Amino acid sequence: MSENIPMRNSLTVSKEDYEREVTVQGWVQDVRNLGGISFVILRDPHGILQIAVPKKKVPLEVFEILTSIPRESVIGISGVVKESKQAKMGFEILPNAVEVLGRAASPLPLGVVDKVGVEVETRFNNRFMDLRKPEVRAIFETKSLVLDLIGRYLGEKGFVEVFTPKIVASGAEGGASLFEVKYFDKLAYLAQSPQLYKQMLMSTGLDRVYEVGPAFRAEPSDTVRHVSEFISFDGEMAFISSQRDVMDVIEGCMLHAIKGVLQNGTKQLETLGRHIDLPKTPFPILTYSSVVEVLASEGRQISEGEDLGTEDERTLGEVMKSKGYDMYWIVEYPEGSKPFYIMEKEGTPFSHSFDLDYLGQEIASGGQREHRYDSLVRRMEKKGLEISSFKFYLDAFAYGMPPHGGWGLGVERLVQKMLGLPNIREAILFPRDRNRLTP
Ligand code: AMO
Repeated sequence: MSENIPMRNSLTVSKEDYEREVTVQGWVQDVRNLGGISFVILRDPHGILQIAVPKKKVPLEVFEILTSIPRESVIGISGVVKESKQAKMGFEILPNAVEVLGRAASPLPLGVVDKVGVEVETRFNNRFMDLRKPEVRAIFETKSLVLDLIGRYLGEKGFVEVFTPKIVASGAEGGASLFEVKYFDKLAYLAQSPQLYKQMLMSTGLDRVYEVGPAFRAEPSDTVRHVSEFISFDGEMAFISSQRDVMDVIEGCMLHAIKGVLQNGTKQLETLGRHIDLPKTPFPILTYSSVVEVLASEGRQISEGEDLGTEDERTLGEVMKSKGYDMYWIVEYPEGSKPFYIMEKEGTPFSHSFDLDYLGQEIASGGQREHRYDSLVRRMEKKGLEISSFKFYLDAFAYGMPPHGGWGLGVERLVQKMLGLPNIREAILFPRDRNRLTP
């Protein structure tokens, strides 16, 4: 291709280019051979372009290549932009030269534009091809936008972004979901969350931190909201007066993220055919006990102290939606159902904890932490933890630890609910679960 011909794409070809020669590159989405004339639909990352290939008006070699090129091959075309009333975009390109940059094998493992339903497993087995669909890519563009919005919001609130180890010596979220790693001659684990480290930082003067990073859980359950590897958006704040301080930050952050997607993600929402409501504020605060009552009145019995299951969360989501609420808090969980680092509510069986639910699904949990060394050790013993495995963590509490609290939010659960995706895996490029380790 000549270097003097300007490179354009489906976004940048305009009326100004009529009768001018341009170069475009992309995937061959479709070839329609109508005898004397063929049309190639060329897809690039931004949209599609029509290439008209009339046998009599293009070089023979160009005609032969373009009429026989397998779908999804990558090609470059140099040609003249011609106004065309018949073409969808109002113009088409008449090619002078073609270069095959990446020939596609056939048959394709998966159609990019075919409307035929494809098994979700086939899609994930061939994710590189699945991701060529604009509606699949739009999910990841939105996810990236959400993370950008979240980071900016917290930066403005004085939070410092941190990165804590993902190869760790002890887990914080229960032994059952730990992945073991052979670490030289020792046994290590993949981090289930940054919990221990973000709390240790609270003793340092880095008093508002957040982290966006992978979290690993050996989840045996095969559900639409659990995976083995997800992106956890964690925050921790020192010198709080109650968990309310933490909840206020998350509430502000969620609103900022959703407003930002509504403003700057319109193209993606359109591609996905998704309408998002801005959650009504303030997010209502429900106590765990009141949720148990609401669920009982809906015919779902939970024994006191038990965590909510998928169906319970869904039922509660329907009740809250009927009252106009998309996001809501559940506070005061029984301390027995919460991890050791959560502070007990003195004189009650409850805890200083919260969950944030979005359209019938938990997306975040957190609370005020037990920062008093002796009480923390007592609580760890009560939970049956081996204190010696947590020495490195406890040390940070022994020499002056301020009151603090924080949260962990599943980024893919947020995106799943925001975009109305049926399965959390749709919000992960290459999902990991019990049955999937490739691609
Ligand atoms: P928790 O274990 O509730 O809390 O996790 C926090 C959030 O992470 C998401 N999540 C998951 N997403 C996908 N697949 C999974 N297997 C999975 N497990 C959890 C959920 C959940 O709300 N350390 C605490 C947080 C804190 O107190 O700061 C924690 O990890 O959205």
